[in-house]
Amino acid sequence: MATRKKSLLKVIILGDSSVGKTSLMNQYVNKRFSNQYKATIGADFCTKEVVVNDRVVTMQIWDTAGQERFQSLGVAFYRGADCCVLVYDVTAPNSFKNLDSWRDEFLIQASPRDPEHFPFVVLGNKVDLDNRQVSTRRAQQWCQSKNDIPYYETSAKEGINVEMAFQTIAKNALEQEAEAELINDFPDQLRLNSENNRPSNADNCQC
Ligand code: G3D
Ligand code: MG
Repeated sequence: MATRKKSLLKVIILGDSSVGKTSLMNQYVNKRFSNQYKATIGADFCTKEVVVNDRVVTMQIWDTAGQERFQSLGVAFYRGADCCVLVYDVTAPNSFKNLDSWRDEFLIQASPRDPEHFPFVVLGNKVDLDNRQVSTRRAQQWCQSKNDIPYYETSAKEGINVEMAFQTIAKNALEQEAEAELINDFPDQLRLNSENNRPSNADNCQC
């Protein structure tokens, strides 16, 4: 049977409030950082077309609407995620400690087929600030202990490493999707529906 490749990748961004999730998404999709960019209004997503392994894919990046304060994001947020980005703030140690519970929460809510190998990417954000409290080494160790999660230190404000991190996110999401297709061949009906749900205008932000 011919393999039909999914060209829509769902990426969700998790982490404590104020670590810079919305700013990272905004920097990546719109190449903008704004101090006026306030708490996200309404759970929403941005889309961006990216080229990965010579293929054009649409990345759908889901941001929270601030409900992360209550850890109550609802199952629709997690459902069908192809990659989960965990963000902490390098100047806020608690946001780093909470990565464990964000990861656990994701695994419970999304219940991926192969939790051990599900692609996470960790971003230590706000490296432009000089009051860092979490060392690179400590973060790397945590990532290694969780099955070698890729780790990037970013600044949504200065645009540091944001592009590179999202390239890895897209690549790993695509690989996970390819593996899922091998394991589980979805009925055509489902596949058609997911194609139909594809946002028509790429590179736009609805948040
Ligand atoms: P969230 O979506 O995780 O809740 P936001 O976080 O993107 O809303 O960002 C929270 C605050 O951190 C915002 O400041 C934002 O400007 C700031 N911020 C985000 N990323 C960076 C970064 O890389 N460097 C610095 N220096 N600040 C960042 P305000 O003042 O609006 O609350
Ligand atoms: Mg936000």
